[in-house]
Amino acid sequence: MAHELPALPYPFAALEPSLDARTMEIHHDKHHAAYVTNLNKALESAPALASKSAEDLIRDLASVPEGIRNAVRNNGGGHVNHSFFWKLLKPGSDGKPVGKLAEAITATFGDLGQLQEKLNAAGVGRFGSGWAWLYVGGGKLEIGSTANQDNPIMGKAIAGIEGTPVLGIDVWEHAYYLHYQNRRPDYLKAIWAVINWAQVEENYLAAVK
Ligand code: MN3
Repeated sequence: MAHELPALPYPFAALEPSLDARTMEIHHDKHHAAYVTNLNKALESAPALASKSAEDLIRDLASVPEGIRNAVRNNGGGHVNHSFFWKLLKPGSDGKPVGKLAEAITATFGDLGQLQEKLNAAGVGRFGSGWAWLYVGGGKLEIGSTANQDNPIMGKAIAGIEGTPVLGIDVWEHAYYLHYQNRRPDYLKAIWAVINWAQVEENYLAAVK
């Protein structure tokens, strides 16, 4: 079955003022949709991969034929990353992490403020397009970034970092340029007001299981 664009779990304007409606609309309906279309197009020549999920495809890029490997890396990565990202956002966030995740954040970073500072620095420090990640690597919380649509599940040799994502923040210009223009740090500050911490905790619990 072909890969499909998931519906955005809230209206385009729901995350204002942190993320404006027009940005959300173009980001989901155009950018994410294009990753899905191009992933399906790339896979036309590889029917043996038709039953694999997008996560499984990018987790094992070595099993993807060389001729379409880069297309699957970029578009499969784009599809996985954005599907993950939409769920991490929520109108009127509860404002802070809960449960086991909160304990792990305190143990690893000291407090939420220090995690935010480090994750924002990873996002600001990513040259060009990419993602800033909170992920579980080697059993503990780590912060890092990847280029383009790479994801820590692709492995260290490809993504530069390796593990299971818990929270991912899109730092491509298309994620913020209409409202924030060149001010990526302002976008990164504002996005904390719409983080879905219950989802982040769910991701964390799945990652350490
Ligand atoms: Mn994006």
